[in-house]
Amino acid sequence: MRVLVIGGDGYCGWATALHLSNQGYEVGIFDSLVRRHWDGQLCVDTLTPIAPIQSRLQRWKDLTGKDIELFVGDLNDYPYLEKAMLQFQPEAVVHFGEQRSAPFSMIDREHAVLTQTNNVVGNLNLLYVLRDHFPDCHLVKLGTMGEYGTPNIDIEEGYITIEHNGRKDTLPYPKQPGSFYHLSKVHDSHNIHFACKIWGLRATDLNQGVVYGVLTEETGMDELLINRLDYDGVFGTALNRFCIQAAVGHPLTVYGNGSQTRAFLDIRDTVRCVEIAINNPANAGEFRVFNQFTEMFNVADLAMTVKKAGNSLGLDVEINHLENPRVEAEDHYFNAKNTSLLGLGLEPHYLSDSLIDSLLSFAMKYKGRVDKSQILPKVQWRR
Ligand code: NAD
Ligand code: USQ
Repeated sequence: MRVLVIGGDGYCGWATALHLSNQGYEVGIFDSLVRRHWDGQLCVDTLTPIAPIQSRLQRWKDLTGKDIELFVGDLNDYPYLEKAMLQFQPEAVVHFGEQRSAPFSMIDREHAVLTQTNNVVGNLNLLYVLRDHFPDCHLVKLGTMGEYGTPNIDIEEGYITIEHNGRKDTLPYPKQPGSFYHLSKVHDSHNIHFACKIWGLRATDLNQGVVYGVLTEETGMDELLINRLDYDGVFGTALNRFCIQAAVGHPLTVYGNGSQTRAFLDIRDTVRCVEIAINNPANAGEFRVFNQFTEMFNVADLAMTVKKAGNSLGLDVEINHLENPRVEAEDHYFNAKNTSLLGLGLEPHYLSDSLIDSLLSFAMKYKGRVDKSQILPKVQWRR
């Protein structure tokens, strides 16, 4: 099967592109490389030294004999997107190609507008190419668990059946996102749902939790294939940040009291979930939603887990509770369903088994590259 991975130079996309290529799919990568540019603008860098995309792909070819076609372009450049898709002729498109940081989207008006324009318009362009040229192609779109927010009831997979004044309907699950970035994903979901309804497109929205880890079978094959691992206050995510903080002796940055709970998964499960979605396509006209995560943790418990693992490696790990820079509930109910992907065969990796191998050992190996001035959060939601 021919699969185009949009955002294939990024954290989830790179690991997924290599995994699919290794499994025998014909893979193409479409990426504007804008993420590398944003890192440069913010003066931040990944912990791990990532090679230019062309060198990465050449190394992959030398190692495995497998070719991954590269399209360097922007989803917002419609003529280029259309041309690339016509050249590649995808049977499935995996769409990771968005601005994905909540803090980045909350820096100021310009970053909120950039995030929503980049994400919503890019996704809309993709929907139009699919309508005009590939109506049967399966769109696998990366959404986020953060679309739901933290409601005081169980979170279902995309839809909820409601009885109201004696009538019953199954409706999209209510969305209460917590940043302009998370809102962009909600807008995408609505646009895809509508496109499936009116044009008969087939799509799967993968509402993914926070991803952790850096090692997959393929990215571990050679140092030139290494994946990015963000630790800065803008692009770094909770658990990855905690491990790198532990490695360099920086107190772990728990925001607020730390009882906010999120859904998490190992990057090795990200790549597998995408493969499962591709192998089990949505029906024509169907907008299907899977919640893509394996475990739920609150951030204070995560910090404690990292502290214990760090101690076992001889690290002296302190935990610090910072004033929360975000506007978010801390003490809240959180119970989300994730049975669809498990039902289709996902065999989860659990944090307790992978924290040291897939995270802490990398953090310790590359700790010399850490710029400690980039660790504390600088973006505030309130102003
Ligand atoms: P990333 O920033 O590492 O990668 C995104 C890639 O998309 C980058 O290589 C970037 O250059 C590319 N890109 C962005 N805008 C583009 C455009 N307009 N045209 C072409 N390419 C573009 O992000 P990631 O962590 O790999 O996240 C990938 C997707 O998964 C995002 O949609 C994100 O919302 C979702 N997601 C990520 C996480 C996580 O924890 N990392 C969790 C849930 C969902
Ligand atoms: N947090 C801390 N300390 C930190 C960093 C974060 O306590 O140093 C807390 C945050 O306040 C938040 C939680 O940890 O309550 C998660 O924050 P995060 O930065 O790990 O993740 P988030 O901003 O939600 O975004 C990340 C990805 C995004 C994806 C999302 C999945 O960047 O692309 O959509 O995770 S989810 O959280 O399920 O929405």
